[in-house]
This record gives sequence, C-alpha cells and structure tokens, in this order.
Amino acid sequence: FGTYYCQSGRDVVVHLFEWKWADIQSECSWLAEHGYCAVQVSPPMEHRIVTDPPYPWWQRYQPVSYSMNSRSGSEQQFRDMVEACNDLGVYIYIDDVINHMTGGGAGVGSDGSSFDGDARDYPGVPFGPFDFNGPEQCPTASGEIEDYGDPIQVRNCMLVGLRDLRGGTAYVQDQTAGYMNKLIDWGVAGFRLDAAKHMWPADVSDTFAKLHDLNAQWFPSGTKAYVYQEVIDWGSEAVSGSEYTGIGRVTEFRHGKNIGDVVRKNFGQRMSYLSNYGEGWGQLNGLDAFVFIDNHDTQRTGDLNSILTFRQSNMYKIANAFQLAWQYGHVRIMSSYYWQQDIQDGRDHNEWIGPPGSGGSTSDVVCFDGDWICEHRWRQISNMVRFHNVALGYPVSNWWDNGGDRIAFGRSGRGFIVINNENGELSQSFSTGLPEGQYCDVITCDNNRPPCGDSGGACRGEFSVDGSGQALITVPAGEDPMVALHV
Ligand code: LM2
Ligand code: CA
Repeated sequence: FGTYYCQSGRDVVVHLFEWKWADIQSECSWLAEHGYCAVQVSPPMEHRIVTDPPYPWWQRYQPVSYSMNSRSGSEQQFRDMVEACNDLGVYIYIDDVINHMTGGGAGVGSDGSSFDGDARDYPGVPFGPFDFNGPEQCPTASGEIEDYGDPIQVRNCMLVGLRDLRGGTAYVQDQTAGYMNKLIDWGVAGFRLDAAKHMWPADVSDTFAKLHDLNAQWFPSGTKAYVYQEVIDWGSEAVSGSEYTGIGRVTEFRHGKNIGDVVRKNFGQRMSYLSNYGEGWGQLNGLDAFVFIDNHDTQRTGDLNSILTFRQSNMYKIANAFQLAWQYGHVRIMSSYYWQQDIQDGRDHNEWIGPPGSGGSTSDVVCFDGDWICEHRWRQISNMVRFHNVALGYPVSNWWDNGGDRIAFGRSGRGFIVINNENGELSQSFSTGLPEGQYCDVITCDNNRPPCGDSGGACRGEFSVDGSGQALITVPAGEDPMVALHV
C-alpha cells in the first residue's frame, strides 16, 4: 500500500484542512492547473458534535458512525467532489480515523446517530462493548495510555479517553474496511491513517488486505489504495515508525522539526548542513517517508519554537521551497484557516478553535480573506510545486554552500535554486547544470520563461545560463531570499 498514483508529472498532496466538500470540488480545477496530485480532506464520517468548547476542529476525530454527513457536507456533496476532482485527475485521500470512536459521554452525531461512549455503544455502525479494548487488553487501571514505553498500552489503552477499538477482531476489521471500501468504490484513492501508532501493525495490514482495488473508472485496474500512516516517532518511545514501513508510507515528523530548526537557526543549525539532508539526518528512508513542514496538530500543539507555519511567512516559504526543491519523501503542503492564538506559558489556549463560520457550520472558502490562509496558493509555494514536478526523478546536483546559511543546488539539469538565509545580498556566478537559455525566477515571477512577469511588481526577471551552465545570480536578503529557475 506504499505506492501512490498521480497523473503524470504530478506528485504533491495538499491538506485542505476543514474545507467543505463543495469548496474542495471547485478548488480542484485550480489544483489540476497547478500540478497538485491529491487532496487530503478532513475525516468525512459522522462525528461527535462538541459544544464545550464550541465546535472545535477536533470533534471530527471522534467518530460516531461511518455514515457521511459531517461538518464538511453531505454524502452527496462528498461523492460529487470525488467525481469532479477525479475527472480532473486530482485525487482524494481521506483522514481515516479507525483506531477509536468518541470519548466518554453520550449524544447524537452529525448525521443523527445516537452514541454512548460510556456504554461503548454505537448503534450507527453498530459497535458494542465487545468491540472495544477493556481491562483484559489494556493493563492500566485508568484505561488510559500512561507509559509510552509500553507498546501494549500504546496499542490497547485509550488515547485521551477515546474509546479504543479492538482492531484485531474480524468484526471490527469488517466494519472499518467496509467503510473504506465504500469510499474506494466511490473513487477515493488513499488514506491518512490517523493514530496508526496506536494500532498493531498486523491489524493495520489485515484491515488493508480487505480493501478493494481502486475504482476502474479512474484508475488502472489492480491499483491499490495509497496509505500513509500517522506514527509520531521522535526516536524516544517503544513504538517506532519502522514497524510500519512494510505496510505503507509513514509520517516523518522529524522533517518539519529539523527544517524548522535549520531555517530558524536554532541550536546552531545552518543551511549548509542540509547537504546530506534526509536519511543522512537519521530520518526514515525517503521512499518510506511522508513529509510536511507543519500539520494540523504541530501548527497548534507542536513545539512552536521549532515548527514553522504561515505565521512566520518568510521562513515558511524558505522551508517549503527547500522541501519542494530537494528530493526526500512524499511531500504534503498544509492549507490552514486563521485563528487568534492565546499563548500562555508557552501553550496556545485557543488551539481548539474550529474553522471560520458560526454555530458549528463552516463558512465558504475565500482564499486570502483573512480567514482562509491558502498556503498552497502562495506563489512561492505553488510555483515550487511546479519546480518539484519538473525535477521529479532527477537527482540533486551542483551543491554549493558558504559554510553558513547560503546554499544552492540543482536537479540534474531540470532546476536550480539559491537560498540566501543571511543578511546582505548574495551575488556570484553559479554552476547550475541547466541548459543554456533565459529563465525566470519562479519565486517572484508568475511564469518560468521570458517574458517574465507578475501582477504585483515583485518579479526579479530573467537570468541567463551560458553554454557551460554558468549563471550570474543575485539574491537579496530579507523577503523571499531565494531564486529558483527551472526548465
Ligand atoms: C491524531 N493522530 O493520531 C490526530 O492527528 C489528532 O488531531 C487527534 O487528537 C488524535 N489523533 C485522535 O484522533 C485530536 C485533538 C485532541 C482531541 C481528539 C479527539 O488533538 O485534543 O481530544 O482529537 O477529539 C479531545 C479533548 C480531550 C478529550 C478527548 C475525548 O482535547 O481532552 O479527552 O477529546 O473526549 C478526555
Ligand atoms: Ca488502539
């Protein structure tokens, strides 16, 4: 399940966090034009409706049943989105929450099904008490995960009170695989497996073995769903990401922290140290890794002194340009909504705030209106998605650094990027490896070949590469301290 299927020349995933299905459906035309492979959408199943705090984003990580009316829209809207996006060759990956159901308490979910977390009763599936881990499986008195050094607790006890499914039983697997098969039959192409660390690898592979092939209306026959498993592994716990790499890709959380620390210059890190970035930094093999600068969790509750987000826009663009120009992992771009932080004692007390809207319904997306950030549409990021696509499969080449925070590298004649993360202008001749010709800087210009231009007047214009691949490149410091050229 580790391979993914994209339209030729596309590769990158965008997480349209908390977008409604109808908005994603219209965004797919833009995504197709700009070369995105796929969209990760918020959990689409029926979820709990939480009112204290009011309608947090995380209510969607508490499944009530596998029926499909959610805060993002109806089943029909979901299916319309999948079909429209597939027709444009932009595929849909869902956030797959199958480790657990809700926390304690009872109520009615977003599609009208009742549930009772205390009684472990979910008639909308149906699941009953026998489908959940209890004292026989989980060794702690509280029923909670208390020690991340004990893999049995991590897999069989509750994560923050969430009722923990017995994923090893045929019945539970049939329900969760049945849910995924319903989506696959509608045209869904992949799954972000939420809380994979809290599921036994054998249960994950047994469940995925029950999946249908992808819908032959859009995918070559015999194509399997893609899966990337969310395993948060900083290297210090009993469960490691490598236990899951045989099943599919695995999230590499160190990627966002490491690149964040480098761009911020934390702990004496320097851009020049990136010359062997990836496996050389002790991270997962790039062919197993699923990577991102930030995700919906780390941008709220991660180490906010390391992780970069849209709030540090200039450094964020540097970090994204590096990950898209480099060759490591399967890259996902975050697309966020704005919320007002309330940082006290180093923690954001507003991290729960749900998407823009009111009374638990979500507003229509208008990119750059102050509510919807749309990082995936930032020129510096979307043009680097193109660079990434053009360079796909071409190894890193022509490395240069100054021993500090200025680096440059190419992609075997397909692209070349210079990053100046220091004070003062950088201007010199570089060996780019590019074919002779005139190029535009895609960080500041809209297009990659002359006549270079843009709407806002930021375009740095043409760069000449001579017959031996040399180019004089000047990179200012400050805002957008990068020049990127590609064929
Ligand atoms: C994930 N990956 O493994 C998601 O990326 C993460 O966002 C989810 O947590 C988590 N696993 C469970 O799917 C979020 C959020 C939690 C929230 C849960 C469930 O970060 O804060 O927990 O979703 O909604 C909340 C309360 C917590 C309470 C729990 C159960 O914050 O205090 O625990 O609900 O009622 C008693
Ligand atoms: Ca579990």
